Amino acid sequence: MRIELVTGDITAEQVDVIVNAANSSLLGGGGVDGAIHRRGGPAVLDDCRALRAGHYGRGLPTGQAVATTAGRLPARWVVHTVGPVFSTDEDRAPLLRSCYTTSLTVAATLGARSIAFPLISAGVYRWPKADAVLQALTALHTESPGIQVARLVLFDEPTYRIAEQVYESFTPRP
Ligand code: AR6
Repeated sequence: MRIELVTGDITAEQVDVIVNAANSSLLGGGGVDGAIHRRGGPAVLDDCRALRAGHYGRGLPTGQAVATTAGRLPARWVVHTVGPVFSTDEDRAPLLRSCYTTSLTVAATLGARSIAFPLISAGVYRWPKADAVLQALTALHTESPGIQVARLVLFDEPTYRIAEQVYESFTPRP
């Protein structure tokens, strides 16, 4: 699987799956979540409501992922995941990496060949950006059946430059 870093708005990505940095309610929010629901339209929220009425009655737990239609977005599916809120008291990095790995698993099950991720938890959930990139790269350094490209979409230039630096010095775990 190839990893790419790009800058821009994830809602414009022409990939099979875009990942949403959602909250456990699955019913929308600000940041990338708001942008995805705005551009995807009501079909995305309808699917989210159906998930809440079914298997996810208590919400989607942190670190897990679930798919819906992408509505009017150029992507085919949205995979919603819930990142952890950053904490200095507790190491929540495994949960953050789990957002990436479980999203990949869901995407592979759908038959996706390409997937785009936002920098999960790095906005409202306050995760320091460089470490958010490091956790993303660590989790994405894997093979996932059928998935050829995973793109990390950085919303602005300063974040892209941070990501590039982390990428250049990144050494995967053995
Ligand atoms: N495309 C790509 N990246 C974006 C976009 C976009 N359109 N919009 C924002 N970002 P955040 P979180 C970047 O806050 O920290 C929501 O209210 C943003 O600059 O969207 O996981 C949910 O409902 C940042 O780098 O997600 C939850 O309640 C990154 O995406 C909560 O926020 C993630 O920022 C989740 O917080």
